[in-house]
Amino acid sequence: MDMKSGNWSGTAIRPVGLIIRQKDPNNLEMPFDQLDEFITPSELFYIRSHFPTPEMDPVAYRLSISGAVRNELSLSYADIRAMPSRTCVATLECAGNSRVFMVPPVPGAQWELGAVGNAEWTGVPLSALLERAGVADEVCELVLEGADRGVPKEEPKPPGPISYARSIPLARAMEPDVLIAYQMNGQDLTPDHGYPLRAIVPGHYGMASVKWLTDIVAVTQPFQGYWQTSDYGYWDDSDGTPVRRPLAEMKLKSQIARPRVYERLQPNRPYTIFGAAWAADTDVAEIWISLDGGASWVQGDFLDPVNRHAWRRWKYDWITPAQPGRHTLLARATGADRRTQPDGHNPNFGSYVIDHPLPIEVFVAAP
Ligand SMILES: Nc1nc2c(c(=O)[nH]1)N[C@H]1C(S)=C(S)[C@@H](COP(=O)(O)O)O[C@H]1N2
Ligand SMILES: [Mo]
Repeated sequence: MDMKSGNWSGTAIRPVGLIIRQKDPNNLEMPFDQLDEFITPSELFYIRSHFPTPEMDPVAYRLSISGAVRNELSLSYADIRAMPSRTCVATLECAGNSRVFMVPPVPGAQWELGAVGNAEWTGVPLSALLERAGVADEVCELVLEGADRGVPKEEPKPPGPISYARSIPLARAMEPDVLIAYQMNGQDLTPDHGYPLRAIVPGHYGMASVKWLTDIVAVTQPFQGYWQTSDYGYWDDSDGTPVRRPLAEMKLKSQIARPRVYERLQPNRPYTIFGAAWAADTDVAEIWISLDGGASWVQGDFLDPVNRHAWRRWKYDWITPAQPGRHTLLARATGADRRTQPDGHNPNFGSYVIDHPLPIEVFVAAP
């Protein structure tokens, strides 16, 4: 690998592979130190599934649009593929990404840095389907439901099996880049990534991008399903009394891909620190790196321009310390709205939204 540009070079087959966090259902993360191109190769894109991947027959498959609509629709996979398509690049991050950095530890899949990826998605804008269905004036949200079912893990939970379902506000659903997607990086979705159809909700944590999508229901009251309240919820205390609300927009975040945790570095040598930063409500505007555990910060450079829903890779050309021993590196992004990542984890988010600068400890070898 050419560390200067952060690119894999030459003709060798690039090593790809995922780390198992859970075998069945599939929960696999990208080894984030393999970050390279702007687009995450599909084989390196994390997989987060609550239940086993359902068997989907593309011929029998129907996408139903029902609820408070003027014309209920039942569309085949071929119907969707025949409609005008749109392609957009979007970063998906699992709301539990980086959970392994929490002290003390919290329950849930112990993601390190790799439950995030940036892919090119192709499909039909959800808004085009909603226009055909004719959404009633009173509709506030769209519930997106997948074909997978099972008994969830976290309490409080319903006694029997349920399907995976999440809602998004109507205004979000009408955004042109919210897709009913059938392709990822120019190829049909793989079974683990939601074949034949999935939602892509750019800007929201990954949980909103419902895979194996079978039902879209227009509702006139906020949806209170399990994945909206028990799981993927947080305590909003902005009005004094904490109330439970569904997680939604991804927070501004940056991660160091290289060096990796506990990497051994040669003293007094050029080393390009490399990573990525993303946001939802704002654009990533600046990247700051600390080489001394947060005592001081230097500015890094972006490798990618601003692209609304996509991450920006960044780098910082460092000369490793002459002094051997342990060093803690941190990255902290600033948004176009001038906000930066918080100093620590906000406990209102429980085991989710780990958006503070994550310490990457490295060792400088003796000369
Ligand atoms: N039907 C269904 N959709 C789902 C999930 C699921 O378990 N079932 N997991 C969600 C979560 S938590 C995330 S982070 C993303 C992950 O998408 P990926 O597996 O394609 O990376 O899918 C979301 N969509
Ligand atoms: Mo997730």
